[in-house]
Amino acid sequence: MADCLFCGIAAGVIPSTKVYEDDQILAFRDINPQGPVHVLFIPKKHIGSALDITAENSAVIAHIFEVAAQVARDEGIAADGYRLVSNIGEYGQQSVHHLHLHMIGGRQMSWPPG
Ligand code: DGP
Repeated sequence: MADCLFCGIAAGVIPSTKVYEDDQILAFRDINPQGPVHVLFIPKKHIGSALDITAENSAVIAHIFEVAAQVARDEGIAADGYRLVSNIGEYGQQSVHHLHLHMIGGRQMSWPPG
């Protein structure tokens, strides 16, 4: 999608520190990490947010969660636990309108979130 930051990262036009890549998804380090580990998982094909998940495009979401489990093991945060979160819209404080799953780990989390 034109003028989409994460489409640019997915295409390799905008540089990122890649953690995992295949034909469907990309995982890369967040530019403003909120913990010792902060990885973003995105579908390469543009989906605006979790509100736009349908029966036609939902398979990639399962794939992201499957890969995220392996990345958590590889990053050394699986045993202690970590957080997966996807922000949606204004109240959810979504700032990049291309669906992404945050993986934040390596420190104790609190709940509820701010
Ligand atoms: P959200 O607020 O949920 O839409 O999260 C967007 C995240 O994207 C935020 O944690 C910062 C990250 N981010 C924004 N621009 C860039 C960038 O150019 N490169 C990388 N690696 N991360 C970015």
